[in-house]
Amino acid sequence: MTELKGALIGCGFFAINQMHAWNDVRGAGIVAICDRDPERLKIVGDQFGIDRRYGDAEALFADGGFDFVDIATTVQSHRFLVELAAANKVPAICQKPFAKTLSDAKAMVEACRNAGIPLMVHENFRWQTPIQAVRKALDADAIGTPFWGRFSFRSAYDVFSGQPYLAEGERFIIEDLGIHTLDIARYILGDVRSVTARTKRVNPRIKGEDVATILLDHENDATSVVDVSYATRLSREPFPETLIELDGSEGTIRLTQGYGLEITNAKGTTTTDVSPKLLSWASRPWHNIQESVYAIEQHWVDQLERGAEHSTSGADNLKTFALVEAAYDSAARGQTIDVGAIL
Ligand code: NAD
Ligand code: 89V
Repeated sequence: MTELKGALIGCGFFAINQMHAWNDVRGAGIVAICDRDPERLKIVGDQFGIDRRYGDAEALFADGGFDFVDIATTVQSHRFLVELAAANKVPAICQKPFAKTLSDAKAMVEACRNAGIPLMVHENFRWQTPIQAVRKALDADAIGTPFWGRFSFRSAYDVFSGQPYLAEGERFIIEDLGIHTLDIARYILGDVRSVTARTKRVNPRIKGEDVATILLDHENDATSVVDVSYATRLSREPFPETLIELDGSEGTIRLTQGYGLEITNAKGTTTTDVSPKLLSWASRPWHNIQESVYAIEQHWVDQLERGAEHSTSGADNLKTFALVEAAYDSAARGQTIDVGAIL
């Protein structure tokens, strides 16, 4: 198999995981990196032995010599960089949150469609081993037709030490973390018709909201609750686990803290350990997320080889991003938002 050559832009906190994962992926490797911060460029270049280093993305594209770009910068630069990739006809992966606004996200999808290049959003949470296990149980008809769900992420983990920018934005938990949880809800229960949300800021040292409760009406008539909090101190810190409850016509599924999958139906109850693997470069408690980074990168390469659409393509991610916009709008106006009307 020919090895695809990738370039990575943005050598910050999370890119280290992306670089490690690219080392493990079959069929691709990173040949060039870019960061406007020379110190970050040196750290990542030296750690991963990458000689081609750029301080400027336009210079990187001008030199070329790569088959895809992996954009690992924060959201402010996503539209510019995705459109730069489209202008150079280079397939692109873009980190979440995909864009600052839904209209930017739509323009980015359009630019890539017009350029004829694949675009995948690095929305990795649906690729976590425990989430995949829930999807497989539903596909195996373990609980019949699901009619209710809860997707819950409640924690007091200090995310601000690694990602200080999270304390600074007007928007916080829905845009940064809830976006993953909303994507999981769509992945498990399907697309969403309407959204009702309430938000709160509990931590006085941050600008945005750190608690959100979101009610989703799915197109298949299932109802779910997405509840996220970084203000919830528990006896056992669950970070970064998403806990799931699903009730179906023939049984129930519970994804419990500590990665237990409990399925109850007419045959009784089974409990399975669906823990993620601890990859050689991973560390607890991040290993769940780190393994999903490897999984989504491998999916990128596999689908490119097949010429097939990615699970979290730009077009698919518009439907997740719309839920983020709808949740903020609902919380601000105290109203239920029709998702179809904004998509
Ligand atoms: P960071 O601030 O640590 O790193 C971003 C890097 O990008 C910085 O080094 C910065 O200098 C560089 N950069 C910014 N704009 C640039 C530009 N135009 N050209 C070149 N370099 C540029 O941020 P981070 O914590 O690594 O987060 C990056 C992205 O990853 C964010 O969008 C964040 O939401 C996302 N993230 C995703 C996950 C996940 O599980 N999917 C986890 C954490 C962070
Ligand atoms: O996945 C993320 O985007 C991260 C974290 C899990 C810490 O919220 O910001």
